[in-house]
Amino acid sequence: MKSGVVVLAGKPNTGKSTLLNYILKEKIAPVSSKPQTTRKRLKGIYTEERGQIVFIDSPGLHKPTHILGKYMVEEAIKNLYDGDVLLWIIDSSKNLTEEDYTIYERIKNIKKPKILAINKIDIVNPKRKELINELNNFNSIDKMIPISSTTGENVDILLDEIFNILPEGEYLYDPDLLTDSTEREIVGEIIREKILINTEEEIPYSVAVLIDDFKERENGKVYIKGIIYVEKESQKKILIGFKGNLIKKIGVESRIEIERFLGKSVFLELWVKVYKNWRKKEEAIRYLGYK
Ligand SMILES: Nc1nc2c(ncn2[C@@H]2O[C@H](COP(=O)(O)OP(=O)(O)O)[C@@H](O)[C@H]2O)c(=O)[nH]1
Ligand SMILES: [Mg+2]
Repeated sequence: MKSGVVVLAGKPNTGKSTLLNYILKEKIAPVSSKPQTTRKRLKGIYTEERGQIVFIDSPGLHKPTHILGKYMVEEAIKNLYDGDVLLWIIDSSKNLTEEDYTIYERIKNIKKPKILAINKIDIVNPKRKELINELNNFNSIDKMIPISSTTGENVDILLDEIFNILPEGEYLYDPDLLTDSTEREIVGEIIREKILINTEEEIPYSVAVLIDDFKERENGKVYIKGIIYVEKESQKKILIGFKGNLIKKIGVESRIEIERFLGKSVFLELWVKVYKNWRKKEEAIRYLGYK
């Protein structure tokens, strides 16, 4: 049997969390088209006949503009040095940017097998010439595999490749586990994802969700109270929406997904509160569980 740790690397929005959810066949990682959807390091545990792969999905490597961003990037960089295999993911539907090159510079000398997953081939021709030519520059990459995290194309080939590289070993985690995150953490991320999907501009970045209460009632229903923190009064107003319409929509979408995840019926209560400039405050970042 084989086992080991695969660290996902890549700039925001290249599809790291989507790939993890696809492989696990369960949505444990939040996904949206907004950068920085992933704020915390998350482990996804994949077990099958050949063995066990522990994936580490971390916040994307980007240029930080505030203290929270700085912690996220530091965490992502630290993660690069962990694990047995580095899996770098790029978005083939877009041109490579300076951020992709910065990531290559960071990983090229790390002494570990490196796989490049060229993602989103469902929306682009993988033979796109310019991209192929550019990828030839990345000569410390051991293997390049074009994939689609949404359709799953070539994900089996990627898994074959990872199992080929991994060392012989026993399970690192209980094979029934999909993640080491708690139900509370995942529920908080589901709510944050629904906010990200339903809001624009600075709101997605200014939001943090704290699960304040999580208990199973005698009737079998799970009662969950989530507090949504924003940085300004004006953001609170936008998030609540006209006659409370937006927060209601977010509540309904979150509840449906939480019920599917927990396999139980849920009563979800959401509160929006202002925590002034929390992303710039060390104690706030800690309180909200980001450090
Ligand atoms: N068409 C297409 N879209 C994808 C693919 N993988 C991810 N996406 C989309 O890209 C966006 C970012 O995905 P996400 O997994 O959150 O990226 P992350 O920031 O790297 O974790 C989301 O809107 C996804 O639905 C893919 O293979 N094909
Ligand atoms: Mg992500």
